[in-house]
Amino acid sequence: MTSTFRCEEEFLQSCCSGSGSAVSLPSDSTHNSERDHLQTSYTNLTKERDQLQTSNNNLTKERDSLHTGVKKSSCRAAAVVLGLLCLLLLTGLITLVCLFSKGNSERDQLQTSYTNLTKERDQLQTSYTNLTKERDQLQTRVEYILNYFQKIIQELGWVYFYHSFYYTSSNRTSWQQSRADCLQRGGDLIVINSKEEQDFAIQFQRCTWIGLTDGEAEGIWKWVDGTALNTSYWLNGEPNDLEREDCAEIALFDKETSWNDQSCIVDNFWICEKMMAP
Ligand SMILES: [Ca+2]
Ligand SMILES: [Ca+2]
Ligand SMILES: [Ca+2]
Repeated sequence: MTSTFRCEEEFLQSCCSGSGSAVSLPSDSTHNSERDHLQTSYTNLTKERDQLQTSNNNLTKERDSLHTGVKKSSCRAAAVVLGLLCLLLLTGLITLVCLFSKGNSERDQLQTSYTNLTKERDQLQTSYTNLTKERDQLQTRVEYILNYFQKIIQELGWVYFYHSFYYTSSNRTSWQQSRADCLQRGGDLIVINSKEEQDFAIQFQRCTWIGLTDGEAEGIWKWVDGTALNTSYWLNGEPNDLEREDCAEIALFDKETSWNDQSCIVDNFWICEKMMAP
């Protein structure tokens, strides 16, 4: 405003001191009107500035508020995430503890079972060892008793072979008398059931009666225990029933086929058999 007034005064001075011609000056009312107008504009600008300043302050506050809110939200979100992570960590830790405890429990059970099995195995091993000792002792005792009785029966004229005892006579007599002697001794004339028994019988190298006869029915040979003849060891051409031969004897000793049918009244040695068990 001051510069404006200065320009107006300079303008007035230049006009008066110049050509001296007459110039028309603005009136005071016009000048006041412009000044009022300027004053009003200035006031309005001031108000607008103040409003802008207020708005700026408000925006600044809102920004700060929002910034604070954002910070709070970020902190809250971070706290939530951190809480979730802690929860997951705690859950995992609890799971690990449970698994570890369960593993320890199963391990302890297995250890207990293993210990019990080891004890049972040791007990069984001890029992087995004791039973083995008892078995060996019994075996030794049985062998001793068998040897003892074998000596006794040998003194009585008996020998043991494959579950039977055998007696061979030292004199000769008929088939019937031979059988009567065997029965009186608790046995009977030998019944040859196997090749081994046949081989055993011929080793005595004597003509001996055996417990085989066809006296009940000619040609139908039976053993004295009532069983039929299945496997036989007849000499070639025997039995021939020459002169009513109804009793069997061992006639040869150097070959497996050694039997002959003979008259029962002929005197022969004989072999008795007594089985250990029927
Ligand atoms: Ca026999
Ligand atoms: Ca005959
Ligand atoms: Ca004959």
